[in-house]
Amino acid sequence: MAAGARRTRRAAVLLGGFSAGAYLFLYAPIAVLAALSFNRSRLSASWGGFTLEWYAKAATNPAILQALRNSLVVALATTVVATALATAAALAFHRHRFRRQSALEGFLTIPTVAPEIVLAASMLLLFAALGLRLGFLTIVLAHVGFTVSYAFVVVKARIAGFDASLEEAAMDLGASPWRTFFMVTLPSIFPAVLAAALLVFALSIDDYVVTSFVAGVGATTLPLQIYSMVKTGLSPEINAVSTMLLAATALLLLAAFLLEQGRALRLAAAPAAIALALLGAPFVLAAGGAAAPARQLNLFIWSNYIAPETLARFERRLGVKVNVDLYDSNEALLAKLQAGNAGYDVVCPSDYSVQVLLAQGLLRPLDRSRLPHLANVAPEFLDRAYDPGNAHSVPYFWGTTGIAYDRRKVHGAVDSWSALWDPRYAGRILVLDDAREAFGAALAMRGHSLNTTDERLLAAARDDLRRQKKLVRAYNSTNFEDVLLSGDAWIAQGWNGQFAKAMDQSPDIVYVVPKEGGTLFIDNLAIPRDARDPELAHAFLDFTLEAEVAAEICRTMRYSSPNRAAWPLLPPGIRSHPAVFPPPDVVKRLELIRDLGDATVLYDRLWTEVKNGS
Ligand code: N2P
Repeated sequence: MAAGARRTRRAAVLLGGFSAGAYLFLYAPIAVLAALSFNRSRLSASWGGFTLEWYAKAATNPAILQALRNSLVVALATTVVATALATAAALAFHRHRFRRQSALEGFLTIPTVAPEIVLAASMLLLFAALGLRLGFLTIVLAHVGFTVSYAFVVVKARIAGFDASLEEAAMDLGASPWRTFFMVTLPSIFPAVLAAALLVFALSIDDYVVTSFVAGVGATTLPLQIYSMVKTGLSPEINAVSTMLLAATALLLLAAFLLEQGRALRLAAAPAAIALALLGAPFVLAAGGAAAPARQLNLFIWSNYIAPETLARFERRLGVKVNVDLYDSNEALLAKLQAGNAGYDVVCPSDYSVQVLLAQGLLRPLDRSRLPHLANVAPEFLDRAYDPGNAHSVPYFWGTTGIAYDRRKVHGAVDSWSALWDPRYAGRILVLDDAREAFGAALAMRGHSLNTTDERLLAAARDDLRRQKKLVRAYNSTNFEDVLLSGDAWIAQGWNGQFAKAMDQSPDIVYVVPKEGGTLFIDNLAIPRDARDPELAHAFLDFTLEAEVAAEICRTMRYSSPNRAAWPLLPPGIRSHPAVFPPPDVVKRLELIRDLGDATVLYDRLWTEVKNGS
């Protein structure tokens, strides 16, 4: 008896411990994020005391506010449309019996189980085929497309017990069908409809994947905004916004759950009201903010490539607003422009991508009369093979791909790409998340051109990259310099400008362009064929070519300036910095990446084999 009781107790303790562990695993990351949003210190590693500062900062950040406003507009519109459609469908299925009913019902719920990425891609294709410009409308359509299934399931479940004889009685008493619906049907299924609406709202306000495919510029929602902020470094402000979004979503779902369980409306009202108050509070705090100017420039540019003060200067000078989206690979830029209707006025393709975009007719010929400051650019950056006569692009930055390392951790001076394969740095190596750059390093290490299309050489490079993968901490094209500074990585492949900035912050960071050579890049500004405001786009291009502006861009971002007139305006420390302006003997051993036409798919396939293989 006693032994039996003991065994039961032991089982209970074990089970309790196991469940606690499971919950901890699920919720610990979220708890850390929420706790850090109240941390006075900017560094996640140390606790600097409690503060609400990051919430105040986030609530007064215009980009976040705009994104929140966009999210609310989208979520409200989606909620109204999806809930109405779902309710109508659920009622129809409840009332009528017909052949293949359950098959048809199952069909309606497929979007709840289909992979979101597939939904996203198919919606994008559909909108492109219809010629719809990406923006609010496409986001709402897409959100309705996937939330309507969830709403249907919720309403359907709850009206199962709805007694249709009530409706018949009302009609017998002379009520019209509409009156019957509003006086009898709707009131009795109202909790279910409300539960569905709350669920739709929560799903919509939270969605990233589908939204990222179908949002054009100027329609950045909160999750997209959070993601683009993460790209420029994790900050406590992001923790604050994320915590707020999380709390609001959780409360909405709680309200929906209570309603689904058949609890009183009153009970569900409290969490729903708190959630809406959380989402609305920033607007009260920021009430009276100035209206956005009518004329807007949509800029799509590499992360860490332009400073907010430069954009603000352009906005002030022309009385316009600049919307910025960021990317970290040419392939991301190409995909966005090839899908069409992206709505960007200015983009920043590297050399070989200019070539690709040109060949596909995706760039607009430039009007030279609007670009008087092009004369400031040094001749060696003009009239290159990827854009003869600069008919479609103007140079913005140039630079090198190399290796930076922490000399306290790395043994001896590094001068070869092979350092990125050194087992002594296992788990401390960063590699660019970029097919051409990763293969570039592997090929250069063996003395080959990074533009080779020789299948044997490429297969060997793939094998090298696979070996390397076991040592790699992360593939990162975004904030590799921060990871190096933080000490999480010891050695990293990356681009010169960001490393030059890191060198300012730590005397222990060293940047080298390996002796075997590597990538030289020239990144350019260009105007997509379907730009909305080509005139303003030209004004922006010319603005960046002005000597003072080009100097500011170089000073703030530390990539190499092709603007000859800007050079004398730079502080000597930057002008003579070997990482910012690589000396001629370094440049001599470098190569521009070229568009390889059909061989590109070979690189893509082999890179996928590296990334997905074991
Ligand atoms: C800036 C990336 C540099 C671009 N984040 C390399 N072409």
